[in-house]
Amino acid sequence: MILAFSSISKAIQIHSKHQIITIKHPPTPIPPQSMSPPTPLPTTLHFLQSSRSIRTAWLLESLSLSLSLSLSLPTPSTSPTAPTTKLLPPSAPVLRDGGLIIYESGAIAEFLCERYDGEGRFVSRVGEDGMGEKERAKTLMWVHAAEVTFMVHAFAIAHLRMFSPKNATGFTEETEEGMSVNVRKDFDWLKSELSQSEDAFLMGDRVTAADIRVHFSVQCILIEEWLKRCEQDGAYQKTVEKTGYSVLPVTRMY
Ligand SMILES: N[C@@H](CCC(=O)N[C@@H](CS)C(=O)NCC(=O)O)C(=O)O
Repeated sequence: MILAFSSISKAIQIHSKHQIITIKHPPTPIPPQSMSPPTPLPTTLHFLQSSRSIRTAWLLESLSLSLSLSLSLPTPSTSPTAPTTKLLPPSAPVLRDGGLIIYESGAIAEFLCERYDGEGRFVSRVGEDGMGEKERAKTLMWVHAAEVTFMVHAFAIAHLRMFSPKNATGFTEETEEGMSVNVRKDFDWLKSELSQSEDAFLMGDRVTAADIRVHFSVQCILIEEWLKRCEQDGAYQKTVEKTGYSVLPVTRMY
């Protein structure tokens, strides 16, 4: 069942399965040299509540792709309140674009920008004169650091907290203290990058794929000024309204 966005709050209350975002009228994709011609089949996003799926939904919204929602899975299976329904495919987000099915939020971000971000607003495009190469490389660095640096370090601790026996003492705290070293280093890096310029966002004065990717990783752990700026982004606010997205308190650590 496909539901209009106006019905989404109701949908989230009614259903306890996957949430699927469908682009009702797929825009004309940019014809890339290396890809097969665009297909008119609908594009859908498997959206898991309180998860990395927010990154993909926010990027889709930023790219002005028109969305509607069906079904919902309110929380990840790691949440104590999660329904027993198993995700199939086993993790979210998953994007179906025409005949393609793409896993991994980083790959999805790159795919969407290649296909639909002709102006290179979210990931810079490299001109024939080589202009934009530096910006592109740095944006892609953040796009992937979001998952393979920030999430790897922070989620290990989040899972330790979630799955440690209630009566475990000492071990958990000491282990967590040791594991926090990397998380602190990551945040020192992020803060130093943000403080090196007077720009509001990671790549300058507007939101790019760098912010959209790193935001969720940091949202799980720490709220700071940059997070608040990201959350004032119009496309982010529309995405939250449409998806009913919220982050689980258990994953906020610092
Ligand atoms: N590296 C993957 C991670 C995907 C992943 O682990 N997603 C989690 C939620 S953030 C999930 O779907 N877990 C299944 C579940 O909670 O049922 C990506 O970036 O897409």
